[in-house]
Amino acid sequence: MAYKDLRQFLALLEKRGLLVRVQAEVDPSWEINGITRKLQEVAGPAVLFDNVKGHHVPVLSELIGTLERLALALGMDAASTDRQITEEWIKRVEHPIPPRLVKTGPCKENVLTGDKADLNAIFPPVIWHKGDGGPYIGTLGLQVTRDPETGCQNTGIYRMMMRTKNETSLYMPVTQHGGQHLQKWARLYPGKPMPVAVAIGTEPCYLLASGAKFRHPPAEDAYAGALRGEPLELVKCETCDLEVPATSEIVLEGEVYPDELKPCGPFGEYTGLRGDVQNFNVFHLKAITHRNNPIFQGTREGQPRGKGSVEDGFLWIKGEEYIIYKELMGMNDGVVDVHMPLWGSGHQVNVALRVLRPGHPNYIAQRIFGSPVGNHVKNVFIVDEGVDIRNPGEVFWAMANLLQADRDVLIIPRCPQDGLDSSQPYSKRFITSKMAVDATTPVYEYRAEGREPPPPCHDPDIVAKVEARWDRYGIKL
Ligand SMILES: Cc1cc2nc3c(=O)[nH]c(=O)nc-3n(C[C@H](O)[C@H](O)[C@H](O)COP(=O)(O)O)c2cc1C
Ligand SMILES: [Mn+2]
Repeated sequence: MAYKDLRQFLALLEKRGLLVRVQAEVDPSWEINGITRKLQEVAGPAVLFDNVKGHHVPVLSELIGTLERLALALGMDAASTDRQITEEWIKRVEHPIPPRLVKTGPCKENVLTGDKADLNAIFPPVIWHKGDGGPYIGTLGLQVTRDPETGCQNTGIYRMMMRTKNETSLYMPVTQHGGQHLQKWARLYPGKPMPVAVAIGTEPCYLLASGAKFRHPPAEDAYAGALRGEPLELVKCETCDLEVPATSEIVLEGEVYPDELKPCGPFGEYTGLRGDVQNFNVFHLKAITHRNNPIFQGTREGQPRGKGSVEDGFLWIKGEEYIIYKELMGMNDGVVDVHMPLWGSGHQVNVALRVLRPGHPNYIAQRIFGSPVGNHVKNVFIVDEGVDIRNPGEVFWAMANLLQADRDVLIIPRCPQDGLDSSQPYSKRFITSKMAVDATTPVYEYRAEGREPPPPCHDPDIVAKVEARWDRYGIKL
């Protein structure tokens, strides 16, 4: 069963006790920040702030903030494991379901163009982190663009900071599909602005598809159809030919000039660090359409602490894990598991490999760097089959015991990277060195000397024998 809109999914979460409504008045300049951060620290519920000081629009956050809510968004059993969700995702997106274009929909209940289109009227000025350069109205803005060469739409999540009532910054770099559309547009239509639409508050599968990586065509809307098992309904924008989900809470329509850059930031990044001001694209608003009583959905980007959890990782880091998991497992070439830990900020991939030939780990690493996740992934760690790559302690064990740095660390200089990786100062961003660490057993080196490498000595056969006789030892476990 597919959710028809965000509201239907919220009702389900509320029924299960996975959504809290805060009726007390909260100050958007600091209180939403503090409450969402606190909820992240305990992997708490989604939250809807009904009473935002000085504004009539409610704010929704942490919608997909836990594995349980991710499973429910996909209509899966709430107790599904991380790996079950990955496998199910891969199965579903094998068969994209094209969207259906409809004449109108709830997102057209209010149409505001020209001077009437005022961002202040729709967006409570939420400061998501202390020190942010302004209210970020797009943390979960889903930006729709069209490839000027193929005609295929794309949807990605690219941040927007409010600058004036009809202008925002937009971080849509060339490492992303939206940025690549802008680059093509600049070549084909020099000096002209490219249309961009932004959907906010959609049914959950479109949100998930927007955060994830795909090969195109088709567009994210068809992958969202695959995830929900039914075609998504889209409507045409008022001012351009882009198509957005009909049940979106809010839609912004506007345009971006390829050469226009203005300061954006500071901002609390997905890395858990506060990035400084950088020059990014600018979005010029032309129209707002919205549902009656719209909901503003956003998220406090950052890093989890302890057993905590942060929504943005569930949306985009897992969204990269799905595509690389599928590509590597689908090779049938020794890969037995692939994992991108959420704390790895999308910069890290762990692989468990049955090593089948000399050089095999480096071959796998290069497949990752050359894949759709290659613009973000910086460090790859490869360990033997049997090492649990979802357990950092086991990966570190392999590195401590099987690694020779001069033999096993592959460094590839001058590769592309997202501009927000804080491992380098601002002037050096967008280009990076990549590293692959081969912490598998050096089996071929041992064999060259006529010996086998030391095998594991966990003695499972002996343990099984004593387990069968456990009663007689008098040891309570
Ligand atoms: C909350 C959130 C904020 C994000 N902000 C940005 C951003 O500002 N710029 C960016 O390039 N990617 C950002 N991303 C990641 C992209 O949405 C993600 O990489 C997606 O796959 C991009 O779409 P595309 O693959 O169609 O380019 C963000 C993701 C989330 C979940
Ligand atoms: Mn895309």
